[in-house]
Amino acid sequence: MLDLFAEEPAWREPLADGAAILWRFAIRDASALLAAIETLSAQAPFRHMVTPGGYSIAVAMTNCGASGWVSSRSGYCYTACDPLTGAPWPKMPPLFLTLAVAAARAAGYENFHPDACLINRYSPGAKLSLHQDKDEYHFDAPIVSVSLGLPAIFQFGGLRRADPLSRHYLDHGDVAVWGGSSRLFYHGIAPLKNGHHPEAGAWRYNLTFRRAAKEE
Ligand code: MD3
Ligand code: FE
Repeated sequence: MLDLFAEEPAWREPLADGAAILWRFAIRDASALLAAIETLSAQAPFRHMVTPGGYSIAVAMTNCGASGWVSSRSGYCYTACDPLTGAPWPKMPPLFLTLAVAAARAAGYENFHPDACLINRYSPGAKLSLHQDKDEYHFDAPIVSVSLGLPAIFQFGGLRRADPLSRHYLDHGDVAVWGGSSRLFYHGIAPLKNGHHPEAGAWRYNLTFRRAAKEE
């Protein structure tokens, strides 16, 4: 990886090897991203998926792109079609793709080709328990995360569940990029606080761009 972290601009904060937060990187696109989420979720509705253990996930989810992440009693996987409608997941809007590729590049990752965008929607009280993202075919590709709406506290650990956590505030327009040796680090989102965001209302949205399938 190119050593872009040798001299840090104020908008980029390294968190771990291969991981950085790009403060407000998506701020100019935020309104358009929220509008696109509206359109996408009219085609592929937000839903509360069920874990293999039978628990409903507090975060509502949908996807766009060639692959979409799904959880059910049968396990976690990426699918080409939305199990709710039977139709292919909506195409990834060009704005999403351009932003994800630019953010990856700004964090030192050239040639990021995401085929999946998981869209998470949090209401106050919702949390995402500590987990690893390991359902993707490639772990050498990074993950790009875009936060919109209400702020959240992001918990970032290590390769083992019991590793100590650091906490980082992610606000509207913030982008985070994870790859290299931090790609499989445990992470989660603390319960969302009540609030009202001028553009997103009482919600937090998070887009995660991933390289899920072997090839397109
Ligand atoms: C660190 N989403 O969808 S994004 C997820 O804000 C997920 O909704 C959170 O975790 C959210 O799987 C956190 C930041 C993130 C995403 C993937 C990572 C951090 C990561 C993978 C490895 C290490
Ligand atoms: Fe995750």
